[in-house]
Formats: sequence, structure tokens, C-alpha cells
Amino acid sequence: MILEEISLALQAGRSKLVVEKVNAALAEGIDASTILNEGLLAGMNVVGEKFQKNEVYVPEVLVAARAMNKGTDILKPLLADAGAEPLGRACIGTIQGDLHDIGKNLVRMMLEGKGIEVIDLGVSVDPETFINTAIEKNCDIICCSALLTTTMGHMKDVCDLATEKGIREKVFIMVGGAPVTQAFCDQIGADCYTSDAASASDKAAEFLRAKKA
Ligand code: B1M
Repeated sequence: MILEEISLALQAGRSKLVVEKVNAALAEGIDASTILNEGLLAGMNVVGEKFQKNEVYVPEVLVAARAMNKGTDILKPLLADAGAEPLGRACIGTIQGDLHDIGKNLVRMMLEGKGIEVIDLGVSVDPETFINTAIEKNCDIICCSALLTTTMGHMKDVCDLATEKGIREKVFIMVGGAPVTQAFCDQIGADCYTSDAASASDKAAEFLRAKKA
């Protein structure tokens, strides 16, 4: 069936085939939400699970995510017409002073794979930019990624500034990256630590579903 074919093409990271199959599914009259949920997201979930179990690695995840983006590019205008709401909105960036963005990009892609709208602030993002974006764009979640022990301390500045600006209760602050631990998360007063991108997207989706309920 075509939805299974979309899922498999995505898992194989075959962007062109994903585009072809998504267009074919639309031509068959399948609605955009079904293609997103039962084709693309289903495939991305499989990739996420395999990544967590070390059955696939970073390159496979990146090509699958690229294929996912190609597929969602086709569906985005149709989903907007149908009034399909994203699950929620997050902003993400590497913390001030940190240029390592591979893990951050994976987290972004996994969040998008869960139907979460993501504002990617890029690398070396200062606390003011995280907080101002969360306020101006009404983000439910702030995601900070850090790979350097020398600059990870700025994550505390993000939490403190959120308190200072009066949005701490409204925003869920997630932290991660190789040197980050649960103890560090607790110490700086963030809301959630996860060790990998797939768990980050699971926790984010869990939080947003609970918020909506
Ligand atoms: Co640099 N670097 N690097 N580096 N680099 C590390 C991190 C280092 C551990 C290498 C080492 O010394 N063994 C070391 C840090 C030491 C420390 O702080 N304790 C280091 C250093 C020192 C440096 C420089 C200072 C080197 C120098 O110039 N002297 C410099 C700093 C630049 C800067 O940031 N200001 C530097 C530069 C670079 C490159 C530019 C060359 C390149 C980055 C390219 C890029 O990202 N575009 C680079 C790389 C590639 C690495 C290593 C080799 C690989 C990092 C990586 O991408 N891993 C790294 C050594 C290593 O880790 N083996 C190293 C793959 C990626 C998928 O994993 O990002 O951990 P990761 O993401 C994971 C999880 O952590 C988690 O999900 C991902 C997977 O599921 N995760 C989150 C990440 N963010 C999350 C957020 C979440 C939840 C989970 O919630 C919000």
C-alpha cells in the first residue's frame, strides 16, 4: 500500500522516491494528514527507534530527515488549508559559544517528525535570543544543546532569564548534549534532560499532549 511505501522510502532516505510517492498518494485522493501521519511520521518513528537502539547511525538519520523534509514540503500548504494544527512550537539552538550543531539538527528533525513546529535559532545562541524568541513567537518549549563543558553553564542563564522575564512557568526548558546530565539539568533548574534526539522528541510530544489535554 502506498503509505507503507512512503514510510519505507523515507526509512531508506530516498528523497526523490518519497516525493514521487507522496504525489502519487495525493493523486489517489488520500488526504494530507493521513499521508503525514501514516506515511512520513510512521517512517520517521521507525528511524528514531532504530537510532535509539544503535541500529542506524547519524548519516542514515540525516538522509531520512532530509527525505521527510522533502515530503512535508509538499504537504505543508495542504495541511495549512485543512487547518491541521502543529502539536506545539519550540525554539532550538546550541548554547552561546558552542558551534557543534549536528546533534541539535537531529533533535530539530526529530521534533519536526513529531509534528512540532520548530524555530531553529542556529548556533551560539545567547540567552536573550532564546527568551525573546520564546516570548515573541509564543513557544511552548525552549531546547538548548551543548557539547562544550566550557559554555554549557549558559544554559543556567537561559533558565534564570526565563524567570526574570516572567515566562518560567509557561515555557518547558529542555537541555541535552554530550556533557549534559540529569544532575546538571536539576542543578540549573531546567525541566527536562534527555540523552538523545529521539527521546527528546518523545518527551517534547508527551509534554505538549499533556498541556493540550
Ligand atoms: Co568539537 N569538541 N570542538 N568540533 N567535537 C568535541 C565536543 C570534544 C568532546 C572533542 C574532544 O576533545 N574529545 C571537545 C569538547 C571537550 C569538552 O568540552 N569537554 C571538542 C572541542 C574541544 C572543540 C573545540 C574547542 C576544538 C578547538 O577548536 N580547539 C572547537 C570548539 C568550537 C566551538 O564550538 N566554539 C571544536 C570544533 C569542532 C568542529 C567545528 C570541528 C566540529 C563541529 C562541526 C559541527 O557540529 N557542525 C567538531 C566535532 C564534530 C566534534 C566531535 C568530534 C563530534 C560531535 C558530534 O557532532 N557528535 C566531538 C567529539 C565527540 O563527541 N566524539 C567534539 C555527533 C552528534 C550526533 O552527537 O552532538 O552529542 P551530539 O548529539 C547527540 C546527543 O548529545 C543528543 O542528541 C544527539 C544524538 O541523538 N543531544 C541532545 C544533543 N543536543 C541535545 C539537546 C537535547 C536533547 C538531546 O534537548 C534539547
